Amino acid sequence: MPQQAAKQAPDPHAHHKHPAAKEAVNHPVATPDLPKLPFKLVDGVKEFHLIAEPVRTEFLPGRPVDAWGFNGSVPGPTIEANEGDRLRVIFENRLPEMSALHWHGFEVPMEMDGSVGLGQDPVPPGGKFVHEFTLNQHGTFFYHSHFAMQEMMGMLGLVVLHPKDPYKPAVDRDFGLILQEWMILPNNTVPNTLAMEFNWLTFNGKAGPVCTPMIVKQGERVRIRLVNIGMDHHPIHLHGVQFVVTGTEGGRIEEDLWYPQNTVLVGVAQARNIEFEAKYVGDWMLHCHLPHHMMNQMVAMVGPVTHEAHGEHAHHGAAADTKDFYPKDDPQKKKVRGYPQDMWMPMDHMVPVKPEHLGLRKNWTGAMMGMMTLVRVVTPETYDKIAALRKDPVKAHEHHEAPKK
Ligand SMILES: [Cu+2]
Repeated sequence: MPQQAAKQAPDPHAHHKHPAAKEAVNHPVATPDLPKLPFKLVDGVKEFHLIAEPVRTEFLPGRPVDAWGFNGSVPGPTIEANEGDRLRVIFENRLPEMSALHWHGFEVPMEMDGSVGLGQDPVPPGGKFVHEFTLNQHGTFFYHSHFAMQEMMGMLGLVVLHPKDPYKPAVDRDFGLILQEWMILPNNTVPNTLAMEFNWLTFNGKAGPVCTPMIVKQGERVRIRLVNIGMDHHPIHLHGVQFVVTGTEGGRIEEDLWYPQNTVLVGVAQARNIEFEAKYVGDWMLHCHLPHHMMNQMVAMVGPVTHEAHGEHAHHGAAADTKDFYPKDDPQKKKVRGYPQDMWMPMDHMVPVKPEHLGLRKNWTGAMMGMMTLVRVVTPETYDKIAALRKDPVKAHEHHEAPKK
């Protein structure tokens, strides 16, 4: 991916012995499970092609979803550029209805803003619109359809604008996550965009445990950019360490205004950048803390039959190896009002094998659901092993198949 940062990023394998003295650089942003949008330099202008189209995707393996996105991706691919760049985005509408692209938070001429009716006409099916503007800002932004129901079909993408002077203190990793919610009724593949409550919650278009973990080396400073558009606000919580919020959808926050947190509310149409020192080795959860946003495919409880079926599933279903957690049905426990509530359904075998999973504990998937992913803070040795596996996917698969403790 072309990276035209103000300064070159250092070798990611280099060990930083004096973190305080690290030079600040603009690192390419890693968006797990999402592609980056490539560009061509045309007469000094960065030219991108963004194509709105229906996209069949999966939040979990075997659970097809017919959403709408960009360039075959839901949410759309990430756009990365630098403060001062001139951008040309050729927007092509391959949807069966009109659309238009809004540049959320951008200070650009009104005709480029994408507000339909006011600055431009809707782009008809098969039509194109060329957005062109100079970037006088830096920070975390996004593009989205300016038709509300199309937003709820998935039409959103991250835009990272790197500053001319890299932010200080220096970070070693820069990640981006898009927060989305969906209502997909049983036996449907099409999101119900009229819904007021949601049963699928995703980071970068994947639900836990399928979100690819973010891998960082112990001692590194990490930035994670969170953006949200939809119907719900998401309190995003990180386990194991405190962070500071260093930016909003409006740009960088002055350091004097940072304060420690471990949960940040990312409201609708907002962006939040968090930064932290990865002090402690561990597989740390990063997740929305709304209880219903830590679940997959929720449907309303409809009485004792559902409860019985739930028990049966736990005993005899995919999670047979965890039957110890469900001792043989005891009539006494049915007398406990409210029973049952929670379930324990590890699905390690359903998650596509990735180097980023190296060394995770057996049954790690058991509590990974909904808007939930991992920040894995690893030793330099483990980091190097994962890096080697990333170059050799076959070996990564073999390693995954080896028995774990
Ligand atoms: Cu949430």
